[in-house]
Amino acid sequence: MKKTYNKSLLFLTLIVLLSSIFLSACQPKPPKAWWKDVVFYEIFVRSFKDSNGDGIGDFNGIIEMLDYLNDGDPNTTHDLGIGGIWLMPINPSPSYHGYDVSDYKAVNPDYGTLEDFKNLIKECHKRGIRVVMDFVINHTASDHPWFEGSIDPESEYRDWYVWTDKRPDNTSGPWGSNAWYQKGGTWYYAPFWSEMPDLNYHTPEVTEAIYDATKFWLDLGVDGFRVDAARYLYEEGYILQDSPKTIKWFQDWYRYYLKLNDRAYTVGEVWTDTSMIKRYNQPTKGMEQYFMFDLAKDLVGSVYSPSAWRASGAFTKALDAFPRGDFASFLTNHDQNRLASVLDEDLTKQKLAAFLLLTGPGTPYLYYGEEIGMTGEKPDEDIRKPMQWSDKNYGGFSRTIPWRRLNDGWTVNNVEAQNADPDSLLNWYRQLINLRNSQALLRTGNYLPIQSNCRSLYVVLREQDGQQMLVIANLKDDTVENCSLTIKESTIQGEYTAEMLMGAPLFESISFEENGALTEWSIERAIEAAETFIIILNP
Ligand SMILES: [Ca+2]
Ligand SMILES: [Ca+2]
Ligand SMILES: [Ca+2]
Repeated sequence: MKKTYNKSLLFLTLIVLLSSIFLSACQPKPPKAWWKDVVFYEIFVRSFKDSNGDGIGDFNGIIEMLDYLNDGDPNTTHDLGIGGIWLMPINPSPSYHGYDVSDYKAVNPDYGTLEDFKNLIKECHKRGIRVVMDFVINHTASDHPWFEGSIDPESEYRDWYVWTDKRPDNTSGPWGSNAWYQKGGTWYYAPFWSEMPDLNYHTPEVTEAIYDATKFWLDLGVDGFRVDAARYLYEEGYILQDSPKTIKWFQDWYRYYLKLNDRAYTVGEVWTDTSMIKRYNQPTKGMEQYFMFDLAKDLVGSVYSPSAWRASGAFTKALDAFPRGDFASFLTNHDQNRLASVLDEDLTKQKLAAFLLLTGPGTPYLYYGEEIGMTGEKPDEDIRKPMQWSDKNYGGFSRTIPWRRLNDGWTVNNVEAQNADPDSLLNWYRQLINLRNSQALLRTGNYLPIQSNCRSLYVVLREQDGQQMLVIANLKDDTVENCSLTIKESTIQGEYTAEMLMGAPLFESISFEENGALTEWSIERAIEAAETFIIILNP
């Protein structure tokens, strides 16, 4: 009897052990095209949260603050409701920003260990947050062993970089500044900076090495990559950007990484106009999404000098190039002056810009600190300052002097202070993101701009699967009156009653004509300065 008992206990232990191994090895797969349903948050690790008191933000610091981004419970709304983070470069690098990598298969020791990073991924996934890392593959750091090796003309790494024996006739790079530097009587190509030499993609071993790094991080559990400086991979004669080989490279890479992980995501920094970006998906997809720089400029601009048509026109243009909203939308990023500074620290304007971004199509990205109106103007270090968490020492960022001084005014403007104020920018962002998370129409609904005689009145019909809503904002800091709505045709007809999801009641019902048109349909009441509405239309 005793023996049998022991046997069954052993068997039970084995089952428990095996199933726990099985469970940890097989985290549930994320849903297909998960990126279409999330709001991303861009983090500069050095500046987000320092956990060990060296004045430098780190992986464990991010873990400490994950509940701020998303507590993993969709029923609570005190968190931001973020579904993905983009980590600016985490590889070893000689620079503070990391946009020059010294080792593609390691993490920056300033930020922690590889184990810490794995733990960060695990903690993110627990909360339904996907992790996307910056992938800086056009160039390396000048202290990368590949480059150090390549300085010797006899080295096996010589052709991994772009060397030439005599001074090139034209030394300009893609944007006109000097791109060639001399070493040992020969010249190498480095359009970004002498210490950021370009890899030579004409050498197949370079692609192999980058494929290898791709696999390394996907195997480790990252959910995808943000590709830095993607336009500049290949130089083909005088073509230094968007060259056919560059575009082809990404299309091959796309197929490669999907074979490794069919739920992985990529988003490209192809910093140019939308019509050029579109070519990266022709004839086949190069990356899952691209950042829409034109859109960002227009959204911010349409709030700065109120123009509803500029805002809706910008979304329409992005949708023309990337139907179904397969693009990454944003207001500003780590390379641009911060939104609060661009908008003269005007709280109302920041709220309107956030409203446009978070009720529009695309996958929205926030830049850390944007949600509390952190200010910052170039140089770059000043748009990448430590996060302002509280009025405690060093803004709650660190217990020692941070790597860079905090913004003036952090004692007044910080997360803790804005938590306490129901009308704060932070609570506005929370409300908008949680609404977006709960309303599929805001994320993926068709987008039909409605014209108004009131130039500052942004009105859009979002519809999909027999459901519809109106998204409305007065972009002006002034009341507008006698506004009417006009659309030539749409997909909905007849009378709908208004159910307010956000904002004070505007009208009880609205009637669309037979072809779905509205002809100078008048809104009876005046609309206050910067008033916003999200209205579900019930048949
Ligand atoms: Ca630290
Ligand atoms: Ca929550
Ligand atoms: Ca290049």
